[in-house]
Amino acid sequence: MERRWWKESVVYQVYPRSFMDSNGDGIGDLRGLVDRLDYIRELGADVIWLSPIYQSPNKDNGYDISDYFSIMQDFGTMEDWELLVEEIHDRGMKLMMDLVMNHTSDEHPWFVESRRSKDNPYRDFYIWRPPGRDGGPPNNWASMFGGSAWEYCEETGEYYLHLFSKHQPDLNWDNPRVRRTLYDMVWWWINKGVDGFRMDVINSISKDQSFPSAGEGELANGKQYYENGPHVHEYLQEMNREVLSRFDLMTVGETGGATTEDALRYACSEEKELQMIFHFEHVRLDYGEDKWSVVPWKLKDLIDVLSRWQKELEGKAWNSLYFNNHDQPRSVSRFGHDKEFRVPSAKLLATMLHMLQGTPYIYQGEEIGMTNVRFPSIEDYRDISTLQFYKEQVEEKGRDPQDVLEVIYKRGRDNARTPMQWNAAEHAGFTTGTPWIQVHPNYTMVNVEAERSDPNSVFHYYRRLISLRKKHPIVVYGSYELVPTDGEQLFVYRRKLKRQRLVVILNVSDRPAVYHWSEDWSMAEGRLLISNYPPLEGYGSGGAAKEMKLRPYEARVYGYGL
Ligand code: TEU
Ligand code: CA
Repeated sequence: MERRWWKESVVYQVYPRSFMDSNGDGIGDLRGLVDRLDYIRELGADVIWLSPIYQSPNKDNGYDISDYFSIMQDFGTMEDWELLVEEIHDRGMKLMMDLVMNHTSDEHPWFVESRRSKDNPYRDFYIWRPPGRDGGPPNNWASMFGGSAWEYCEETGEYYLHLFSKHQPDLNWDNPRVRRTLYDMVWWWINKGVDGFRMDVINSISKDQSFPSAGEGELANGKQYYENGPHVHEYLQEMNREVLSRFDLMTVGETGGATTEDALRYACSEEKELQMIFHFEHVRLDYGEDKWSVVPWKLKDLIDVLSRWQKELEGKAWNSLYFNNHDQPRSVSRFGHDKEFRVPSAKLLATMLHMLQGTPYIYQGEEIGMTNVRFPSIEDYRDISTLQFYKEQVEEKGRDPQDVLEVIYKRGRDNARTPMQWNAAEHAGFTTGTPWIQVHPNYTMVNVEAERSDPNSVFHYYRRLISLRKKHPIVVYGSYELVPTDGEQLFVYRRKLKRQRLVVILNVSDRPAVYHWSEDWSMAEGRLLISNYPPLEGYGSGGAAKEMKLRPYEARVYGYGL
């Protein structure tokens, strides 16, 4: 398999608004990030993925861009950004920017022009359609954030498409001028020293031009008509040919709804499109009808999904590995245990992910085991999609507010967006002012300072996992093989590289478990590379023993021949 730097890297995602505030206005900023680069380096991550910092009216925290070439005032200036790249590069690290190209802000000058008149030169930059037969929206597609995906404009009597909020009109990728303009913008950032890109909802850029309704309902999910749409591969190949392939970049596409088959096109190693994608299969295992309906996830399904992605991409495409990002609830609360087993379960999830084949992504705070939050009132929430959901459920459908809050506690995106917990001082050391969103009340216990001074912390465990990856190519390049178990508690897999072996044994449950060793080498011949519990008589270790007792959320990685 071809060795590439972005396969060997570990990415750390920074959500700048919530990372570090340098000037006391309560909002994280670029100077704050510069201040904390040494922390990220200490962790061992080598690439920073920075969520959007472009100028934006901030309806969706920067995922609504009004100028691709300047920096949001809240975050600082272009000089600050230039300093940031320089400081990142000085530390031997790389910077990956977030590109939001499916849509812009409704305040972007292109859209301001576009909505003016049907013959405006920017009209075709967006997707306009006349009203449907009943005078309502052109079809029944729902926006991801609630309500119709179409918004009516008085000026011209037409509707524009917005898959997200009405402040995020979708760009018309079928217009070659739009594509050209975006590629030029990408080129501009590469020239400024960017090392890679994460591309927001990139598999939704090509819509079925007949815009059919999705079934009969008044509002329905139209994904089948725009996710992995008719021309998406053509456009990505074009962008690759015209820009990306001319540089040595790391690229990852956010592609909700992508299957392994899709991945073999988006992220095949011939690199005619992107280098990897974020699929969503594992983070939708606890979805009922949609994200706001919560069902319990099953370990069997998680094992199935992860194994399938490992096997089907092997040797052909490259996996990204993640449990967290700024849209997802905290993984320790979701797939682990955020009460008495917070620490071991956070370490277990990290082991599960970092020992798979692919490039791991760590989301800020994950490395210290930050958890979901339960704010008492909807007033405490900031996320546009959460607020829209609450309004719809409580005001329009008359649902009990407390019930709705309970769902938000599980699913709301603000779970990931509470400020980074640096220390036990006021506001967790994030700001000297009033934070734009409240700090999680557990900051006095869960914070960077405490984690750094405790050798058994989640933070130091992540460091050790990352250094294993840096030391042993098998962690990056080894092949994957599932070791069958009953799937109730245990997830066990092997990695192989030439004569070397790894076996990863995970008790993904809050009860003790027993694993029957099934390797053709004994535990004594191997070496325990990492584990999230101190050695204890009768547990693990092994020698010639075949039976391994595991404590709740215990994770053990054995190596052979390395
Ligand atoms: O997210 C795309 C996306 O599909 C999300 O709606 C996701 O399904 C949801 O947040 C799960 O909770 C991207 C960005 O990551 C997100 O922050 C933006 O709001 C969105 O695009 C629009 O740009
Ligand atoms: Ca600030």
